Amino acid sequence: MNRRILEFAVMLIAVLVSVITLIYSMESSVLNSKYTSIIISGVSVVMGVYVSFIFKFLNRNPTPFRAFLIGQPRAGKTVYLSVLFDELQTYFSKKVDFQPSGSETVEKVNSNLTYLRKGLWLPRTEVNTAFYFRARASIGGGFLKQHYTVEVGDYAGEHIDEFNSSSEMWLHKTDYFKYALSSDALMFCIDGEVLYSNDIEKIEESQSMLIGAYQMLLTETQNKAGEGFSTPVALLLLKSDLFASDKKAIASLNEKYDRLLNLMQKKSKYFEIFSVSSVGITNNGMPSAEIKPTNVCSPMLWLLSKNKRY
Ligand SMILES: Nc1nc2c(ncn2[C@@H]2O[C@H](COP(=O)(O)OP(=O)(O)OP(=O)(O)O)[C@@H](O)[C@H]2O)c(=O)[nH]1
Ligand SMILES: [Mg+2]
Repeated sequence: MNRRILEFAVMLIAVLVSVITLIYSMESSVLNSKYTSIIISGVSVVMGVYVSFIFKFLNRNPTPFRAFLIGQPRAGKTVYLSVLFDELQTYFSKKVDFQPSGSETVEKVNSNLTYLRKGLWLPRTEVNTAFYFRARASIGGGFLKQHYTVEVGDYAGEHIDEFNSSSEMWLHKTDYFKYALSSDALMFCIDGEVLYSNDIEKIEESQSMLIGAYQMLLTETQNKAGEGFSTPVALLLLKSDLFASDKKAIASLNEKYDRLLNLMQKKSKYFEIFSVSSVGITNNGMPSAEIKPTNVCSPMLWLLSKNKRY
């Protein structure tokens, strides 16, 4: 159940019990007795303990948060997720705490980062070999602190064809498709290298792919036509280091991917564009020994803040 609704229901029950007790005490002969104030104080204390217990219980049970990353082959997804999970654990803020969870994620992030720091790119993700990056996160402070179990699936870019009705993969939908439909947040990735190349054919092909996927997700998950798409959508322009500045990268994106941007702006209730570089300026096209990521954490933090479940 939606956590807000649950909390509202808990509060409502507490208020109702208190009001009923009060009315009952007023109407009955108990009102004039010396026990009235004792009964009312007793019920208030019990309700206070009940509400705080429920709130503590809710806070201790983390909310699952699943994000879906979508992009074409070689768009930069695996490099991005590896750097994101590494950066988020050292991200310093009073209100955000983020820890990769499970030895699989910790080992994967470490080995991928070691690869990049050696000046090498990562091997491509093979079809049907998804890896799930997992973490525990807490956002906010004090009484309102929220705990999450975050999961992002990293699939091979080729799976994007499962959204394309003219492709064979359309007929053979895998877990990728189900994962997309059950996600709490969407990260659409644009390959900055394709945008930078100015190759209109490649740009149009990638734009059409992403539009197809977005429209499919919209129709499959939306209740009624015309309603805004409530799953938050972050559009990530990866490899922004190829551009002279973020401003130039975004200007080029606005110009070349205008159909996709217009559609997302129009249909999504929560939509934001992020210009991201997972490794920073490269060294002859290879990652430098000291990678300098820019803007990698912002999309995830923004998506968590827009999470519909809380
Ligand atoms: N300039 C630059 N290039 C990058 C960056 N990240 C990735 N690349 C390039 O993009 C290539 C693909 O990166 P991956 O992260 O493996 O791409 P992917 O989207 O996971 O690809 P698949 O697994 O095939 O779907 C790398 O080999 C690099 O050449 C970046 O931050 N900056
Ligand atoms: Mg990959």
